[in-house]
Amino acid sequence: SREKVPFISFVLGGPGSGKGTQCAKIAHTFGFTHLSAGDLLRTEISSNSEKGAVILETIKQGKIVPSEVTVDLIRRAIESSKNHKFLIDGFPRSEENRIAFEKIMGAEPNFVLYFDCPEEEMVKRVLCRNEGRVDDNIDTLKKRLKIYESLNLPVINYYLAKGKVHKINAVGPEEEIFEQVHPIISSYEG
Ligand code: UP5
Ligand code: MG
Repeated sequence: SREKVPFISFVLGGPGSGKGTQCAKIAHTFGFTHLSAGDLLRTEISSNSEKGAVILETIKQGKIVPSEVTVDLIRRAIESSKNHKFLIDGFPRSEENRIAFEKIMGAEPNFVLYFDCPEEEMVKRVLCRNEGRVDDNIDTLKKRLKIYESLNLPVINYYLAKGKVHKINAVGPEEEIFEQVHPIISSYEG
């Protein structure tokens, strides 16, 4: 039983644009709960469920996991939290994802953060990262970038047209990027 309607920010941007890095800072500074859709899916893979095997294959191919799977994981995380402020990182990745979320949750995000990063910078960051992610290789990354452009950018454009997007220049030191993010989040506080 929830006392408050959740306050939700979608955090969007391409692979390696710095969504996770900045979400950690926002969560720490402003008390949001950080829900990375990718992390929720990777946790499901680790659970060795039948669903996990399908998710693993999808992620290896850089494709988008069926909306009902991802929305269900996000919904459960929101509903089991005592917090009411959420960053949903890396979701929705397609118009289909967006529509499924809005239908199942009966809510739109309060605002959207969009980390705008040139492709060559994203490639450099992802290929330098060394966390053993099955999708951090050049072949999968090329597919992720294609899917980002064809399916995720339309979602960003949808929310741009609604005036909900805060676009951030994602190139530069992490701390300087957070200096752009901080006043945006502050403007929604209190
Ligand atoms: N880094 C961060 N900031 C930096 C800076 N300012 N300067 C230099 N380096 C910086 O950062 C990436 C790397 O860059 C790190 O090494 C970091 O230290 C460094 P990070 O903050 O991790 O970027 P992020 O945008 O979070 O990159 P990530 O790779 O996580 O983004 P993706 O959107 O590709 O990955 P995600 O985990 O969201 O999704 C993975 C896959 O899951 C998808 O491809 C898809 O197959 C599946 N998925 C779905 O199907 N549905 C979903 O809803 C979500 C995911
Ligand atoms: Mg991430």
